Amino acid sequence: QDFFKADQLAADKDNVLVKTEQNALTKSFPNYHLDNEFNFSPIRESTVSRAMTRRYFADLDKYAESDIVIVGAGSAGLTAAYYLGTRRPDLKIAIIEASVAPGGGAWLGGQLFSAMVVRKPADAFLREIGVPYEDEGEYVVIKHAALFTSTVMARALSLPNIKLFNATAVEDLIVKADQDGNQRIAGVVTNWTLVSLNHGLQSCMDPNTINAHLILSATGHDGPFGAFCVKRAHQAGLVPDLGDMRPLDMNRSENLIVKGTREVYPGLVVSGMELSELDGANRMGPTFGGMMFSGIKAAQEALKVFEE
Ligand code: AHZ
Repeated sequence: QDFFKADQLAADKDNVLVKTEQNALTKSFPNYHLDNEFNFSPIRESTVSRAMTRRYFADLDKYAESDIVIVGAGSAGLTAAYYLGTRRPDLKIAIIEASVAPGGGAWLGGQLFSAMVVRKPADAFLREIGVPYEDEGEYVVIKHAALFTSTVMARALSLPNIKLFNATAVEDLIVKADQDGNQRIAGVVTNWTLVSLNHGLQSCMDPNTINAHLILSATGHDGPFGAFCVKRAHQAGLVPDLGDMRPLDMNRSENLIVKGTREVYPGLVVSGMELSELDGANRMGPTFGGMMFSGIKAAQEALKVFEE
């Protein structure tokens, strides 16, 4: 309850900093009695094991057929997840993230610096999710990138229609004919990331699958895992030659990435820096409004597919 109250207060543009601080001051806190009489409630070890595994396997079962699979939980993927999850609570959305820690490259603002710069008008999204910032005119500054990343993650993961499978890599795409005989992306092939990284060491480690109506890929720019879906789609002859990410130009790149966010092949919407590999867009470096708005545009493009 308090979570959402804070959210509403923070959405008030003019008082964004003052009111969130006041909310913290007026909150009532429980008393914690941690003296020598203190004991946790008893538990059996197998109960802990079952509490985790029952839910995990129930989720694997539930999300084996998903409406949308989001690949990559960086700033673009998490923003898309939050937007889709709030606007369409009827859709079942799985997020597949290769790393143990979701968040991608958005835990720091740039180099090893904390503050995160967001160009206007993406400040509107910060107000929606309740992230305080300093207004610098053309841009705003969040005091720590981790405040944005942890907030958008908490907002998305607390939604009942979203499940994050982290430490899990997308290894391939499912491509097949739809009911009209047209080829489309129809799901993803997954594996534990630790398994994906060790295919060369074992003879047989077959993957798992998720069927979905739409894949929203936000795997970032090229790297050990990055730009995965566009690279695989290119190998499979589904998209034309890759453009390769161009050098840094903040003014060009953020606009290009947002405008270029689209369904690149039936059933595959691409968002964030993965697009720069496909379109040969410039990188933007340490400014994050383009990732947020690309996530929102990708979610809007995905919803169009559901409305068709
Ligand atoms: O682990 C990856 C990261 O968390 C994840 N990922 C990549 N390949 C995957 C796969 N299966 C599952 N095959 C996979 N997950 O995708 C996430 C990408 O996050 P990101 O922060 O790298 O991408 P983004 O597009 O959301 O944000 C990019 C922000 C920028 S701009 C920039 C520059 O211009 O230099 N650098 C960064 C990091």
